[in-house]
Amino acid sequence: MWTKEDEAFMQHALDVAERGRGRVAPNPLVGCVLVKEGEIIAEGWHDHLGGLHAEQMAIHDAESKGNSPNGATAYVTLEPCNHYGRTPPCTEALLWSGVKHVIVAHPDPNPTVRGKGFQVLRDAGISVQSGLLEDQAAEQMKPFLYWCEHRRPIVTVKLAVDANGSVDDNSAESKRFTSEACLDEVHRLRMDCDAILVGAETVERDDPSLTVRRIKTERQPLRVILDPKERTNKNAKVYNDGGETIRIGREYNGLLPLLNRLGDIEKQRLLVEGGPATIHGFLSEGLVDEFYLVQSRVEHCEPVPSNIDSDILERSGLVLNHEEQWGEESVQVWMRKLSQ
Ligand code: AOF
Ligand code: ZN
Repeated sequence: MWTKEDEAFMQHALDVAERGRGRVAPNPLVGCVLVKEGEIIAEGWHDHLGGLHAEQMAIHDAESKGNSPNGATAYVTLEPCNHYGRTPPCTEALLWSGVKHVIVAHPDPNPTVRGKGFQVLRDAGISVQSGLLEDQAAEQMKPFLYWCEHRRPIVTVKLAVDANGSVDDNSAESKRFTSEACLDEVHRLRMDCDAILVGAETVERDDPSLTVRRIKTERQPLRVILDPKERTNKNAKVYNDGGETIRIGREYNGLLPLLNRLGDIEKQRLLVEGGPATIHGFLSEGLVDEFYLVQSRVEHCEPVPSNIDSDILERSGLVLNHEEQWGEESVQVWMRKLSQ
């Protein structure tokens, strides 16, 4: 039903959607291109929370270039919204613009939209098709889709180990053992998460900042400190640097209630950064959706074993998806099996 051209236009819409990464939560990444006579005449994306939706930006883009969207085909990565939220409905903007065809990658599961966007457009005589590059769109807006369904964040774990699977060196002061370029990637990952969680042990040993510093960002993730024995030092950086931190102390009643609590405040992606005890807690409950296992070539003198290996990741419902290179480190990316 779709041509190679259709796929290329939708791919372009997915690509421009990336420009909003790290800035639109709790909204999804969305991109849109307008096409006339086989040519892209305009593009738009949801750039930041409260900013224009992708379709509206694309229509403005067409008009500002003197291109009329009248008669064009819109390729949108998400079903156009039909509600007054932070912006007026995209369906209205599309109808006013004179767009004749709308091709969508993924329906919007948000109950205020679900199906109504399609319906309104069809009722107005616009031809609407959905499902083009749907899997790619689902991957791009995974935290949003997951949150719409489960009302809690997806859980991403990042763990750095030495050549022998050790997380730390007891013979030395706590220090970073991965490359600078690897750290840039970690900050990119943090930027894409709404909250970062560590246990009390990490705060006591490393006194980390858990902020995004190495790349420009307008938003810092919420820090979550798991500290059921309430033993973290109140002078720790995370409590005193002016950023947002919550400590889960004696009220801690398990990981699922904690995730639900984060879901209640619209956190859609949680990054768990350690250490081993905390990570094993999430793994044993089967609550990990993505696992970045960062492997360095250094060898610790007095190793602290992570006890993380392929067996335990597989038993926790994960499969090895692919490998990446972050600076000098190789990274195994494990993902939850689709059937679960
Ligand atoms: C679209 N195009 O670019 C986006 C959509 O509160 P608002 O007004 O920002 O609306 C947010 C909801 O709108 C969001 O939960 C999702 O259902 C949809 N996002 N829809 O037509 C867009 N970002
Ligand atoms: Zn919209």
